[in-house]
Amino acid sequence: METGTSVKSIYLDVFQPAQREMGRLWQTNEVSVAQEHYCTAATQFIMGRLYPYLRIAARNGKRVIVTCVAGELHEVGARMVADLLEMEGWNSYFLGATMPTSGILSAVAEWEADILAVSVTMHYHVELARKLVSEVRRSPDAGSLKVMVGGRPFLVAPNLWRTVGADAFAPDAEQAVSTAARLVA
Ligand code: B12
Repeated sequence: METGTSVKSIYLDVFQPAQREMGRLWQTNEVSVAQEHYCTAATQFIMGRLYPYLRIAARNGKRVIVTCVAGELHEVGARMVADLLEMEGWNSYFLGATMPTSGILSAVAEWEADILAVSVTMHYHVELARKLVSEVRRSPDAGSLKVMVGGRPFLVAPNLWRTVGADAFAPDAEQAVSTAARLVA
């Protein structure tokens, strides 16, 4: 940061590849579960310390709720999406891991969000995302809310976002920002 590297670059060029490499090392038994947990805890700790360095653009008056579906423990990617949107002037409400559907629906109503951004990592949570999107669509409080999805299953199967009924998908936090802008334009 002191040599001028942006938070975005540290997120996308350091933490993201490091976390994914950690997963590969865990899968191939080259690191222990404890080492993998420690690495993620360190990443999250440093992300928290970088927060004061986020350069927040002028507020755009838009609100986004960023959440993981119920049961989904992988929250680092969603947090990156939330932070980069905040930097671009969004009011970004990050709900974190394993959010019950009912809680997400209440948050949508309470905060009158423009976009609901849903993160899924485990393939067995995709169905829950589909149900969440359909419940959001039926909710009288949702108004013109748009739904954006992202995370590992949507990277592996590029058209899956349509199957869950979302309005859009983005492959990373940087593109989530441009996609969100397009959705509310
Ligand atoms: C850390 C980690 C964990 C931690 C998570 C802790 C935490 N607080 O987040 C813990 C230990 C809890 C965990 C548990 C498990 N994990 Co895990 N985990 C990981 C690991 C190593 C890193 C995840 C991460 O931080 N990635 C970095 C972020 C930045 O990348 P990302 O999530 O893709 O996010 C980017 C984009 O996808 C996108 N994006 C993400 N969300 C959204 C949302 C929207 C709206 C948009 C637009 C974009 C977007 O933008 C992000 C930023 O650019 C991955 C490896 C990997 N390849 O990711 C395995 C991995 C995902 N885990 C895996 C597994 C198997 C599990 C467990 C089943 C293990 C077990 N047996 O218990 C459990 C399941 C838990 C659950 N119920 O969710 C496998 C999944 C394999 C598969 N076939 O799906 C992986 C891939 C490991 C591997 N093989 O490399 N895990």
